[in-house]
Amino acid sequence: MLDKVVADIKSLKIQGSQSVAEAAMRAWVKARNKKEAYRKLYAARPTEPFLRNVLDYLMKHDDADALWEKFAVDKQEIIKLGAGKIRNDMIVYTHCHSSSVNRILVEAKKQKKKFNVHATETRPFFQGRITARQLSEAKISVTLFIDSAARLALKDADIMMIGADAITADGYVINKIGSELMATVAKNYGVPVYVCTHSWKFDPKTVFEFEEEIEQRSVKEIWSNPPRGVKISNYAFEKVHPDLITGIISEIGVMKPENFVSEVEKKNAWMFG
Ligand code: RUB
Repeated sequence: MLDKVVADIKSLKIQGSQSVAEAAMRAWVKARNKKEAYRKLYAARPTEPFLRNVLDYLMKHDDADALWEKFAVDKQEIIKLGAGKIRNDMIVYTHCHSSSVNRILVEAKKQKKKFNVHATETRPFFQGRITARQLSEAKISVTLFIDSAARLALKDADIMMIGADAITADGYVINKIGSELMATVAKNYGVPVYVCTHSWKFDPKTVFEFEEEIEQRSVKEIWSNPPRGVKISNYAFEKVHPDLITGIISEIGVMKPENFVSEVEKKNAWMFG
């Protein structure tokens, strides 16, 4: 079970920061050797502080039930705050697949709001298709664009909503590669950019000036047999500058990145102990 979960996280069979953290929680709870589980799960993906925070919390408090309850309540709060941003006749733009964004959109639909979603496909793994499939199953109108059509996808949008993998002490949000590109296009067209996330994606080690490592994946994901001499860059994530972010929607409220960081630090002394 443990090795399978670690392999599924590495191969992106389990993807998205929240799902990764939750799968790791289940695997840690089931594991007999907690230290081994901690070690293997912790290293499964580098740019995932939610995963690391959850594992650190479990090793300190060993209370997964309390954590599940907290996360269930927190999810509802994020859904409520996020759905509050969606109004009739909006075009909502999103990139990649964020379960947090999708839950918000499904709730807005339940509230009988009428809106359209523009999603970009997100090469090389096409997580945008997961987004599009889930939204269409929820009867939400969705149009998929190739990544290089991002300008078309964004120019008439009313709001951009993305997830987060990590948030650093200087207010940068790290999310799927392309996120800062899309946020820059959004800014160009006056489209507000909201990041929808649990606050535990904050990385406490960045307070001590450790850099958040950006995961680099196999070049084979992009080109299985490239000609000799062609170098390939395959960063999984990128940093979004705080100036491009209108607000971070999390269970502790809707805040500018700098306020979010100081609130998370205040509320989570255990992260630094
Ligand atoms: C997924 C991704 C998502 C965040 C947030 O990347 O960048 O936007 O993880 O997801 P990958 P969630 O597919 O490489 O894991 O809101 O579900 O936590």
